[in-house]
Amino acid sequence: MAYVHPRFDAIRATDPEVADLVVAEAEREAGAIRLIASENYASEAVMAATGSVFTNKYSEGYAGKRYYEGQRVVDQVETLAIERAKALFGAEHANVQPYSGSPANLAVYLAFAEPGDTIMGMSLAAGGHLTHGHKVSATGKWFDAVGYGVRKETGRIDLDDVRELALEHRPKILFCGGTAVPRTIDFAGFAEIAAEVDALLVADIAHIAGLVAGGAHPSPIGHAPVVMTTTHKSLRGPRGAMILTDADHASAIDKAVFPGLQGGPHNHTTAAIAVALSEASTDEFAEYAHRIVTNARALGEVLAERGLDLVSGGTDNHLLLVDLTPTAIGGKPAAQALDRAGIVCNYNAVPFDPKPPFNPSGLRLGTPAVTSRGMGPDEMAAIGNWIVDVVEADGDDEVEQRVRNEVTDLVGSFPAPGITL
Ligand code: DSN
Repeated sequence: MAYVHPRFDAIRATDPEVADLVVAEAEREAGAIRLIASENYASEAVMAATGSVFTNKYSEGYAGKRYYEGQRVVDQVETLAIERAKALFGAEHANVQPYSGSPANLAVYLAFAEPGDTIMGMSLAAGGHLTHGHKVSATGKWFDAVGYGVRKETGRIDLDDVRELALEHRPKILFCGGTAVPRTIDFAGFAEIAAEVDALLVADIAHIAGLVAGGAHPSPIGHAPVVMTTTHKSLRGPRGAMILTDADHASAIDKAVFPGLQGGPHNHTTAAIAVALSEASTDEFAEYAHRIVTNARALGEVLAERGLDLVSGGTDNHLLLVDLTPTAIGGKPAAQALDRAGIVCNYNAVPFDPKPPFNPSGLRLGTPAVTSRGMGPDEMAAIGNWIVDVVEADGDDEVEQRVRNEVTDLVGSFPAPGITL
């Protein structure tokens, strides 16, 4: 099979070994049902911009204030990305230079906290992110980190609990958002708490940025003065990140990103972010964002009907967290069995997980990528049934092979954007 990509022939001519790996990955991505909640299919235009000549240029600084010459074009592309980000999200300021989500969050800390300060975020075990203060992360080592979780009975964040913890610890920065939160984030509620304890509210919308852009999740703008997002998850851009702020927090963020934390921005990524933001500003993208949620709900309904436990009972957004505690199979073997059957997801801790993080009790499933392929509720029903078949089969080869064959039939009818095989 030939993989057709604007620059693919050049890879083949120069480095057949890498060319073979590109083909293998393209085949893997096109041939599987990809349910990793943080992944997607970038468009061909986004990938072409990522592979463009902007990769050749150094440009430390910001438009009009660079440390190298030859910035006439880079200044335009970065300004274009910034203006598109501001327009799409309604923000007063945007920094599009962070290399990815973790460096972007580090820039937020560098801008607004000192080592030893108290910071507060959702604990990783409950659905947060390493950089929200986990003990193995720099953010947990350099700051006095306090983590909030979810209520055991509901699987949901309880803002009264968050308030109580915030009043007790008085954090300088309060993070909301996470990586395994299946419910709507109440940005207004978090903003009230932040105001009560005089904390800076930071919304990490990496997972839901595409939903926010498309109007399928409330926006944090106007509630959180600082908003961080990656650009490659539901937003469907290249691997990168942005920090959106109000006017008051703009200059501190810009200084923290450069020269505080990073060197030269990845201009090829900036160009691709500009392309992705243009794509995300269309009616078609807004419809896509809503279909992501419809699909996640449809998938959740089948899983629940077939007897699987969903943390919080379902979803409001793009992801589902399946609690396999009551089943015979753990999260990790279940994820491995599903991968063998052509359904790619990740094992994940569930709140109050009795098992360790490397072998936890949950599966995290997300619908951004399958929705990009044009799949809808009927396909979600089929996928949900296959997931339960494989989980219940607990390693049975025949079931996995049967599902693998059915997956192959299904994906053949839904071309993967950006991949031509
Ligand atoms: N690795 C990302 C995710 O899967 O959610 C978070 O950084």
